[in-house]
Amino acid sequence: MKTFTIARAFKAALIAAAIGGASTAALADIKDYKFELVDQSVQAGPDKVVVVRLINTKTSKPVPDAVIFATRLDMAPDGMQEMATKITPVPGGDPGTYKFKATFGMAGRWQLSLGAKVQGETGTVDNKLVITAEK
Ligand SMILES: [Cu+2]
Repeated sequence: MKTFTIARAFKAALIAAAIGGASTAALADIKDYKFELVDQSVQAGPDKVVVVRLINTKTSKPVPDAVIFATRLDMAPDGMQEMATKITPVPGGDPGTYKFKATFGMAGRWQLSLGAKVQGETGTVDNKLVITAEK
């Protein structure tokens, strides 16, 4: 009888794990995350700060502690993809927001390419945002 009880308990645990795993996969997906600009424009010039927010589109909540691993800032939206500028992460900001510093050497539209890893999710978030540098 003891063996029977253990077997039942084990089976119940397996079912619980299967259900738990399935519901987690259904609730969260890497495609449910996206970056958005806190401000759509900056002033052209050196050392301007750009703030982006990473949000879970299903919950509309900001996502803290993501690892941002790929960034590029160039003028592709204005046909100048070769005109790229260095972009440097800056610490601080509210949880779920990520700050960068860059020199916008020209007024116009700049494309910020961002990649991120989100804790507990497989895959990567890949987004391109367009910021307007104003004179
Ligand atoms: Cu340019």
